Amino acid sequence: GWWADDMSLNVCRTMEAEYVRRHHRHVTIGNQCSSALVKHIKAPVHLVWSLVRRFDQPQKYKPFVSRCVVQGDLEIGSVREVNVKSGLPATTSTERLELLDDDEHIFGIKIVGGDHRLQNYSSIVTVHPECIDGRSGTLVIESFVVDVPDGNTKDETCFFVEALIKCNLKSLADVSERLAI
Ligand code: A9S
Repeated sequence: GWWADDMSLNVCRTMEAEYVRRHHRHVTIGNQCSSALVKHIKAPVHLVWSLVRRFDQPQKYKPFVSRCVVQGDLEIGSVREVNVKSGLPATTSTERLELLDDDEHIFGIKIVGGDHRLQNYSSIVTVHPECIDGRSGTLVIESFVVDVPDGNTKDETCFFVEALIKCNLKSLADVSERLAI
């Protein structure tokens, strides 16, 4: 009934806030912007995590990535060279694996190079099991922090990055839900 739905909605919101507080607090220094986005996916957490954790193959779900080559294995500190599709304000991004926790389902990267304008960009993705319409679903939270480029405002920078992450999360949901059928 409404009471149970209302309670579960409040519980979900409380859980989300707790996850963000625990895993997604970025310290911003100087002129940086930081934000967190949430996506509810109708697929089990092990399936979604199997896509998120593949540092060597972001193109499994990221729509802007055309190619990715990794130096080394999937250890912390590995570096990947990402090529992105045409039409974007960049062609390459060099990224370092910072966090990969298969127990807590925490994935973190830092962008260390590339011909784009996102300086000191780092992001964290966590995935959490949740129940959606009585079925096993996944709550994905992605947060980032990045320098505000000269000539841009904090709002413009946040809007730009959030739009890209929303596309990535939408695609992660589409790929996961297709695999979960
Ligand atoms: O890929 C991500 O996880 C997130 C972002 C914001 C990536 C952005 C991007 O790859 C472009 C899509 C090319 C946009 C980089 C590194 C810089 C851009 O300007």
